[in-house]
Amino acid sequence: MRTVLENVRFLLSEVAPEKLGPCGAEVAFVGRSNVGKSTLLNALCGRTLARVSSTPGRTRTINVFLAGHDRWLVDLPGYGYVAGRPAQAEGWGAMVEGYLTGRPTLRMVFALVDAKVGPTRLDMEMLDWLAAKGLPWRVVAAKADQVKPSRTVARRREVAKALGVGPEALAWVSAARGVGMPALRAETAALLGK
Ligand SMILES: Nc1nc2c(ncn2[C@@H]2O[C@H](COP(=O)(O)OP(=O)(O)O)[C@@H](O)[C@H]2O)c(=O)[nH]1
Ligand SMILES: [Mg+2]
Repeated sequence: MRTVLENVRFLLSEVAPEKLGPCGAEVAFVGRSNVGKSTLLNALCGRTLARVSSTPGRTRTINVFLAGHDRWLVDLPGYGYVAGRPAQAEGWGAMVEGYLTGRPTLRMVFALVDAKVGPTRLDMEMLDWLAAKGLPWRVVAAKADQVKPSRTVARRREVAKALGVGPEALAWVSAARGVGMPALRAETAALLGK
C-alpha cells in the first residue's frame, strides 16, 4: 500500500522556529533525550533519516523531514539532558515551545515515554504543558522490547495509569522489534493525509 510515509527525506534543520515556512500538515515527536525519537522516526519511514545517537543530547535543532509534497515529520530536540548540562539548556524551551505554539498545521504531538522507566517528572511537565496549550498529543511508550513479555500487559496498564489515560490511549511500541509500528504508521499517515 502506498502511503505518504514512503520516500520521506530530510528537508532542513532550524533553530529559529519562526523562520520555518508553512506546510500542508505536520506531526512532531517530543520526549527526553535518548528515549528513542529518532529511531522511531526512522522505523516509521522505513529508512535511516534521523541520526540515532548513543550520546544523549545530540539533537539540538528542529529537524524537519518531508513526506509527499508538503507534509512534515518533525524531530524535536530532547529534554532532560543537553551537552553535559542537566535539564533544559537555555534556549531549549524557547525553541521547542516556539515551534509547538507556532504551527497551525500541527496535527499531533507524539510524546514519547520509556515503556520500562515510565513517565518521568519532565515527561509529566511536558504533557501538562501540551494540555494547557490545547495542543493535540498522544503518548507513545517506546522501547517496549525492554519490558519482559510476562510484564507487558501489567506494565502498559501501570504506565497508562501514571499518565492518567486508558491503556488503549497509549501507543505501545518497539521501533527495534517492530511492535506496534504498523498501527502507528497508519495513524501517522492518516494524520498527514495521503
Ligand atoms: N531496545 C531498544 N532500544 C532502542 C529503541 N529505540 C531506540 N533505542 C536506542 O536508544 C538510544 C537512543 O535512541 P535515539 O533514537 O537516538 O533517541 P532520541 O535521542 O530520542 O532521538 C539508541 O542507542 C537506540 O539504539 C527500541 O525500540 N528498543
Ligand atoms: Mg534524536
